[in-house]
Amino acid sequence: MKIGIVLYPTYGGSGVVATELGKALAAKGHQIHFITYSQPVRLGSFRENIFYHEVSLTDYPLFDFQPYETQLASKMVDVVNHEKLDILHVHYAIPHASAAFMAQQILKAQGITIPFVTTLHGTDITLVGKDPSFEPVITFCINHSDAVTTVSESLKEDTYAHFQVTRDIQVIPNFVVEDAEDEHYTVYMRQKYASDGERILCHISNFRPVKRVDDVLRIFAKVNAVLPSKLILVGDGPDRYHCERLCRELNLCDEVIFLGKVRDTSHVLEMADVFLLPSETESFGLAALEAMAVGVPVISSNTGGIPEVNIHGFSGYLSNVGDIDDMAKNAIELLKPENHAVFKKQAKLRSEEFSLARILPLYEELYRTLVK
Ligand code: GMT
Repeated sequence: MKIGIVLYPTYGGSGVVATELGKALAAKGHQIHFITYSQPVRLGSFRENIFYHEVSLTDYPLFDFQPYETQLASKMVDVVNHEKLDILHVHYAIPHASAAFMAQQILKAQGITIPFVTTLHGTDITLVGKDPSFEPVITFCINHSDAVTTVSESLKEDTYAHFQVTRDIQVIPNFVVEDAEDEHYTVYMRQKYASDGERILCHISNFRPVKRVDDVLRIFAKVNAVLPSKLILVGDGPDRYHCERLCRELNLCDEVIFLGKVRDTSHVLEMADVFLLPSETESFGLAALEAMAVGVPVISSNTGGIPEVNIHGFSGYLSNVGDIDDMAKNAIELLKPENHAVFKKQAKLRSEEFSLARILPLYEELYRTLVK
């Protein structure tokens, strides 16, 4: 099949899932056309069956706000026409689903029929999407997509709760792609950040308030008071400066390492002993799954779709949002050598439920039913 994938090219989970999905489909022989405004961060090097179409924006003085949605829809029309695509798959409702609907209508007027799938990822429904100013467009696009998927049961329920949705939604969970580990390199790198006997805690996010990175630091402070340890923070965003200041206040500057944005997070995760995800809301928690996939147990909140991924007492522990005492207690318990080895194995085992081999055929099957 020839598949157009529309995505955000950034470090966010929706862009990562869309890019990895496209790469996996290309490896299976499908022709993949990524459509977005900049090269997707996880796209990596040149590969067979992958094409990238950049939406370039017109910077005209009349436009206080560039009309991205219009240019994206035009690009979709162009790519469908010239590359003879069979289907479009848009990740994140705003504004990708409405641009796809517009493109579909334009193509219909030209005598071309093309279905589009919308995958909802989370904040397009639970945070941004809930803003009443978006509601009519999101409701319309969900109801007029040829198929809609969500990345968890929790997000499906949220979608029905917040929008007047009158159609079926299929849950296709996120997946994780196995990456071969170079154990010697991991040991070498680990020594750069922590001495023997020190534990490494890790958190990866876009440092937005929803991630509660503040809680990450406060949990770490409690663990560090009991166990020699380091905290590695990956990512960047609006709360980073505040977190750097909090580190100074908590007198943790020597124990906390801010790495900034990292393209290939699995190599950082491989060094870690525990992953922290105390989010306010999370439709799935891809970063937690990526940690589990390299045998790192997760201390998380029990919000949204996280309990569908992290199993309490098996792959890690879950606590109420904001309960940093409980999260710190669980982390200390989990880090006891006799527990840690068991949780590491179990985290890896749990992640295998979300293997590419299990999830990819669900998307392929969905495409086949629509293209038929
Ligand atoms: O977490 C973010 O703020 C980024 C956001 C995105 O759209 O890129 O992530 C959402 O989609 C991910 C991939 O499906 C999910 O794993 C995240 O849980 C979800 N984030 C939230 O729901 C806050």
